[in-house]
Amino acid sequence: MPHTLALPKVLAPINGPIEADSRSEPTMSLSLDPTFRISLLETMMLIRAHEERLASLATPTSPGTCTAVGQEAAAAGVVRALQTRDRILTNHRSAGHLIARGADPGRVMAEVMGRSDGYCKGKSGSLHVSARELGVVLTSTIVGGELSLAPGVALAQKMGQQESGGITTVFFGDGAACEGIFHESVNLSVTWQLPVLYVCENNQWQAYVRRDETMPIEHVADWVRGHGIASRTVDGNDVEAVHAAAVEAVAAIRSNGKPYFLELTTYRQRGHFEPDDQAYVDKAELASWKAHDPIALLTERLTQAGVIAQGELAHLRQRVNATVDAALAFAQNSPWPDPRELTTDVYA
Ligand SMILES: Cc1ncc(C[n+]2csc(CCOP(=O)(O)OP(=O)(O)O)c2C)c(N)n1
Repeated sequence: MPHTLALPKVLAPINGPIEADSRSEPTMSLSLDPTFRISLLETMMLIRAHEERLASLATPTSPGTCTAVGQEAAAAGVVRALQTRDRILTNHRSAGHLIARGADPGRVMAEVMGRSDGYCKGKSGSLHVSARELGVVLTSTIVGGELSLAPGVALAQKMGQQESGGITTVFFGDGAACEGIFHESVNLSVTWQLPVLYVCENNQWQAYVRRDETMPIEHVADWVRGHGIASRTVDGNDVEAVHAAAVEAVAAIRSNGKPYFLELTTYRQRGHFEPDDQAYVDKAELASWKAHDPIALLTERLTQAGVIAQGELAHLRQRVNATVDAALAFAQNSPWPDPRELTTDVYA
């Protein structure tokens, strides 16, 4: 039985004021529904287990994947603030966004392994997944490619070629934000008033290069203010802060039709591309970010608040592991694509 997370049609109830810039403020004051808080935790646990399983299989030749371990709060917090009419474009670390959107982990794994039951019949691998039924328009491994297409998708929404009132959410990294296309994309969205939610996962890395080797400032948000776009920077490892900010951003976009920029500060805990020994990583820095791990953070918060008991936590872990076991079995049993399909579904 494939494990798919329900795709939310309505926003979770949320109250309490949101600070204008909550860069690292905790969100204990938010009163999200307990069931919803636990479901955010389960989503993050499932993404982590899925990616770690895939990473454990990686060899220099197969299957190869870019994980977003440590960045699960961005995927869960933002995607769970969206509705089915919204569209998503993402980058090479897309598994979390897909799973948070309700993708079947078995089909995601099958895709990474090049099997015919994958979302793109095994033709995309992990780097180009799209899933029309989930509103995931594109995974781009061309850094910034997703930024170049997002205004076009939003323009189609604005012109009524999609469900009414939908917005486009584009996920990208700080490395993509260093490209000119980022500024072109934001400028066009602001000028044409397109409903785009820009989500920059500032994970401190750009492949094997540290962010501070290519950026003179810490925050991408400081660059975009000149474009006249509403922006916020939040602790990207605090899923409740991320979710609150995303809910606020989405509401603003739906009401005024203008783009919004959200920067999530986080850290890529694993290597750039599996397998990767992370020999280039400062161990103390990695340890300090692991001490601020998004799953551990929410687990502790929910445990301390009495929202979740140890037994239920164990049950969640068990369920997630069983799902990943089943996903892997499904993917491994899925046939390779027929060679006669080599030229179908592709264009150049
Ligand atoms: C146009 C282009 N240039 C370079 C690359 C090689 N490359 C792949 S991922 C990456 C780093 C991207 O950094 P960032 O956008 O911060 O995303 P992250 O990997 O940190 O999630 C680079 C340079 C590419 N795929 N496309």
